[in-house]
Amino acid sequence: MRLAGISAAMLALVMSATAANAQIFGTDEPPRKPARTAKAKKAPPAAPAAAAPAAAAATAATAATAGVVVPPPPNNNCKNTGSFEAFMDGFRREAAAAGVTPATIQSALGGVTLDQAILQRDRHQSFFTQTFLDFSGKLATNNRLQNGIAQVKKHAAVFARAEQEYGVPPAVIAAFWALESDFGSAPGMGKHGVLRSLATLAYDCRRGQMFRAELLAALKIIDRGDLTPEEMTGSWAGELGQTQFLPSHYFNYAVDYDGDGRRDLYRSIPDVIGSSANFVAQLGWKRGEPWLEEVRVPQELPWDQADLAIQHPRSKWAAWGVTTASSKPLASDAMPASLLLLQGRHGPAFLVYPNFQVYLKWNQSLTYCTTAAYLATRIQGATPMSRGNGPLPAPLTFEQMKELQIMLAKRGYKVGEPDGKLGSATRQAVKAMQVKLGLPADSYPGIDLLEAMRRTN
Ligand SMILES: [Ca+2]
Repeated sequence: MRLAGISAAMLALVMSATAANAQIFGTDEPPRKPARTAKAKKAPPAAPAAAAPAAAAATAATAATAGVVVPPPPNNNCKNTGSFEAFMDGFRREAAAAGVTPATIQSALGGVTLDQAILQRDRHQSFFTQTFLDFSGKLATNNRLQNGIAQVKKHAAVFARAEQEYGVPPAVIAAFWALESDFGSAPGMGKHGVLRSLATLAYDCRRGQMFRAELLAALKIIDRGDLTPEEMTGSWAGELGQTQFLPSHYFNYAVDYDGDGRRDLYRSIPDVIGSSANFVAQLGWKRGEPWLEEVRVPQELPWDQADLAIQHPRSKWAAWGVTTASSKPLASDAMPASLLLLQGRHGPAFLVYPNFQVYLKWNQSLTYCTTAAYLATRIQGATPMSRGNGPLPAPLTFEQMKELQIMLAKRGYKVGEPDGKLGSATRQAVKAMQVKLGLPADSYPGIDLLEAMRRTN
């Protein structure tokens, strides 16, 4: 678990529900790994692609034990050379050299074949573009909220033990558990054979190095006696169990919380809760601190300060007129906070605190992170969020966003490849252009910015 995003199964649901009216969303970088795999970890980047595969996998595995590793960007234009069978022969030797028993190698990988459907899927991931309100409305549902509250109550003793041990509030774990698998539902966990998925993705040059390490971690999980190869079903991108851990996270951070000698994130709820708490703690959770709080913003504010990269003491936001969602004064203290306006100054507004960084490590999608953090506040008792000060500007269409990116690039702003998506680079460029044009610089491009740029292009 961890750093992943939305489960592949859940992603499919969201996409099918919204494909017809997909909109450009704002804010996210496209996941660097499959949507749900996008688990970022802190600390040292994995070894360079040029390293020998065995060395690279070993490096990645070592790094994984030291902290969360940020995977290198995918090599989207690479071509596979060599056969899958030859690759697997080499991998089996590598696994044996890493200490995996011959019995595990045989039971896990004997007869494994390439899954072309997974290659197709990984290479043609669509970036789903929808507004934060659309996305959170579909995922942070009342059903998940009520179920989350009920699960926290039902497993109160385990949650209390995990909170005491790791400092992570029950609601935070419950929200991840809800979004990742609907509390362990079969469709939520996925039914792909994880070992075949991992072997396929390890063979593919696009993100081979990362998945080679994950495949090795999966074998080590089997070797340790936590799971059998048959039990390893999951999302197409190789995630395991009720909180959808990548195998390396499972191997490094899962804990046996019910004391039966196995780390079982499929059937043991105590193991799921304890392991998730351990993982969140490892990602840097600060005990006793908030993570996200809905707020109301005034009519006027230095909008360019609304940026995840900028923090001010909560007292400063209070002095600028930011209040709680119910218009009460904010705690006037030194707690560092960033103002998050995913849909601009007229949309929902949140203060996010240092603990929000944990969400960004769990999943690279800011929309997912904000949704998970918001759902956790709801499970803990927060009122439903306001839709903002409305009326919300219509999001730019894919074509309009692309046109805007091309115009920004022409003026020297770095927006990367114009892809019609509002990622962080585009948001930064938008902010700079809003400042230049004297528009409220909330980093959220509306038709006003597009038209202003067309006039002066
Ligand atoms: Ca156990």
